[in-house]
Amino acid sequence: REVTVAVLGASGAVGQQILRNLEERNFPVKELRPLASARSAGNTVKFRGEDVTIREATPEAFEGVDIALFSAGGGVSEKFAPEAVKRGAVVVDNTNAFRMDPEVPLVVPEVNRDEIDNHKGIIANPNCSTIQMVVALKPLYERFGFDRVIVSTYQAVSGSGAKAMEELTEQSRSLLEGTEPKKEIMPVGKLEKHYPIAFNAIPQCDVAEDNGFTLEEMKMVRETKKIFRDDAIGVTATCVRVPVLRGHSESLYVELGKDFDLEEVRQALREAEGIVLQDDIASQVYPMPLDAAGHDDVFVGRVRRDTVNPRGLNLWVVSDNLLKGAATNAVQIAEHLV
Ligand code: 11C
Repeated sequence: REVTVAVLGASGAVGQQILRNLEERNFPVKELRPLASARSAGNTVKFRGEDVTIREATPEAFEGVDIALFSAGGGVSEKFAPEAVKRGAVVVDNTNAFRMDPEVPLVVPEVNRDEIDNHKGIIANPNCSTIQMVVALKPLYERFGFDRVIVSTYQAVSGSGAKAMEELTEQSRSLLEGTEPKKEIMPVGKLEKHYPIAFNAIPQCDVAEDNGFTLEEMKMVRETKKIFRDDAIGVTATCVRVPVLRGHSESLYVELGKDFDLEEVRQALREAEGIVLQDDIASQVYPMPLDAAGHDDVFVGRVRRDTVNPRGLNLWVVSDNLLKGAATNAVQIAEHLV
């Protein structure tokens, strides 16, 4: 069946990828309704070769919508998701607004696709760093079990939006030219202090929580438990912003629940849905964000046993944060809905 699809935040970094994804995956769109704030209304987006005008997001703009894909910030989702649901739409929300709501399924199709059907109008898309990690962990969880993961991330600036991508480019240019770089966004736009991201690494993604972790780190902790439906999984995360435009990388250390053979681990990863294994250090084959950008998969490499704990496993996981980390995951959920 063909459906009417609203994309809220259509002109943003993720919104643009959602449009591309709907097109490339031949999603059965009867009518596309790009929505945004009054500021962007009237501009156009390209869809299937045509210019489609962005409308202002209002409650009425959701009349007749079957599926609404939201990526315009948590506050906007909180305001409009109930309005869209009231009018009969199913909302796939890309923000943090509803993720931990017990009534809202938090879905990565490769891990817990079955939960999509339990929705009551809203389905949440996890945080990008969580998505790629849980896709990589799923075959290990099933085959060997584990209850503890240590992860460090190397996150691209596009996680903070299109403006942050411009900031990295502009800063790189000014630093090379010897002029003063503009610092307005990184690490967190709304905080007081800003640091250059060009030629730097900033150990802060999102605001601080009271326990010394950042919100991004705690999203990885909380969302992983919910997605695996296993409160016993302990995650320790350190999230770092690096001067990469697109593609988050993660170093994972997992203590598996059973003795394992490395080749068996590689085979489980190779066979898993959504994963491409690129693992041959001797030939310098491993995933990197420049290669992963523009692809829907999660790339895994540097598979190796810890030198101290024989059940300890190290992995390097890379994925396009705007695609599998956001747009692709949302469109996969929408595909399941239709
Ligand atoms: C980042 N992970 O890279 C964030 C972006 O909760 O959906 C996505 C924030 C979210 O900064």
